[in-house]
Amino acid sequence: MMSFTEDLLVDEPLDFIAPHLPGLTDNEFWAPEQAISRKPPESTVPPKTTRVRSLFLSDLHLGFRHSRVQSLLEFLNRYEPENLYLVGDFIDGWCLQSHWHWQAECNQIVARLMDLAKSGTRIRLAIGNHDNFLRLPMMLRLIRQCDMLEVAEEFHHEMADGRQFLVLHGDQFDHYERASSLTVGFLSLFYEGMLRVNSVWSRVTSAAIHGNGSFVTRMKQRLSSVARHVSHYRNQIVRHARHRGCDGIICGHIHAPQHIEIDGITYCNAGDWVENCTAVIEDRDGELRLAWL
Ligand SMILES: [Mn+2]
Repeated sequence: MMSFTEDLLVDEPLDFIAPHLPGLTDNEFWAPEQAISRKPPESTVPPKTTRVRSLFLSDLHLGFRHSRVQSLLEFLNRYEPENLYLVGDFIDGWCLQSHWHWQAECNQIVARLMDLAKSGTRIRLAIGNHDNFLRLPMMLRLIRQCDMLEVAEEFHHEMADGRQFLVLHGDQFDHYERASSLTVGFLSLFYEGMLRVNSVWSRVTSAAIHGNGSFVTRMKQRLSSVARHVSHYRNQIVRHARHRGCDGIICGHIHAPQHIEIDGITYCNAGDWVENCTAVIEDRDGELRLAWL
């Protein structure tokens, strides 16, 4: 007899999944009309789960006040992936000392990940700059003992169609990360200030709190320095993928989701769960696409 969960599993893609976005210019992070947050209609029926080959989630920043944990939980409950990659900045260790904000949803997210692991999902975590405390030998031992996920600097992933991809967070290709700690601290404060304004702006004007219509994304799209930064980062990381002999790379870090071909290399940035609420999905046939919640 088919179980309740199996009965709910469907193969059809959900309607809020954005199509592949070819040929974006440096000043565009994503296709504006298609990226506007489209929430599925409210329903009392439990959400259907979709089986996919792989799910790539980056920059969850659990513990950070502005992490969109409710949206993330909603998204995680919709998928049953064979492979789940957490592409860095899973937990925001930078907030541990002063602004730690562990909400109830964070526990539910961890519980959902544990359920997925128990039901056969292989979970791999690439370490990012905000969760570099996971590099501590004690943490690595603890994670190994839990036997729930694998942790590494980067992973090699073979797509269903045979293409070879590198999966890593990507902070080592961000030249701002090599700036003085004073500059990095100032940029972090400035970013958090923008996110605070974003929250207030969203409440006052009913504008989207995440995605293309949000205040923070609009501001970033207007700043040419941000566009240059994204472009430089992208070029560096694509060069790294080529050097490794890969067909493509899946990364995160800069909170700018994008799926694009650059000189024969697929660049796929999974985005984040602070500004954009995005993920990269690999279907059973090896097709990659960017999804927005
Ligand atoms: Mn990062």
